Amino acid sequence: MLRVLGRVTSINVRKVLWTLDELGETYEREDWGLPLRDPKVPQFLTLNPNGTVPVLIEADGFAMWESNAVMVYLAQTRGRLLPGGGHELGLALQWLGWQSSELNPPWMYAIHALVRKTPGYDDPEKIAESIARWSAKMRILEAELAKGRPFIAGADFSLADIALGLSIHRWFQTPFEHIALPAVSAYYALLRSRPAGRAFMPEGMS
Ligand SMILES: N[C@@H](CCC(=O)N[C@@H](CS)C(=O)NCC(=O)O)C(=O)O
Repeated sequence: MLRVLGRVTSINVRKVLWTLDELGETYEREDWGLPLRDPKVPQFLTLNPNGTVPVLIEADGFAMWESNAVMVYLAQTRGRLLPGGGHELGLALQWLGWQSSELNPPWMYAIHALVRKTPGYDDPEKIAESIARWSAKMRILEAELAKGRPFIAGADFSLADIALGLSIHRWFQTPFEHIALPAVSAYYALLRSRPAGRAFMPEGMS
């Protein structure tokens, strides 16, 4: 049986779980990742030397890590959730990469301060700066979605929508005064109308 190692509170783990649900795959999930189970132990580090979640383990024992790569691997091997080629494939890969490399880093300070309440993350200027940089990235997404495509890469739902949906969910679940982003809000509602979207973007879990 296919296995996923990782706590469900992790966005990177939920990217893989949502992908598996959309693909109709059955799998077992094991809670790994702090505070539930420390992944920086030899048993886990042999599977992923970074000591991070998620890790995917196929039924034949093949193991891999790095959430975006896992998503693309699953889509390619199961033949769904990525456009077959052309411009739509380019756009899906572009937005998938942008989610992890551009959209997510700015929120770090704000999430520690406002959601995790991590000691030492209480500087109002740094919180405001984090939110300003995060908002600037969200405006890029707003402008793209306002062009009217239902999904980020075109007419069809793809992996990029999963990754972006989870980041948008975090945006709405983090308590601060949000700028108005009507196209992002409509897209979020569309993604949450999918059963797996609702399951992996629950109220109260950022
Ligand atoms: N680039 C990696 C990042 C993995 C990562 O940083 N995962 C976090 C959770 S989102 C983690 O394992 N943190 C340590 C822990 O949970 O113990 C990926 O996308 O898979």
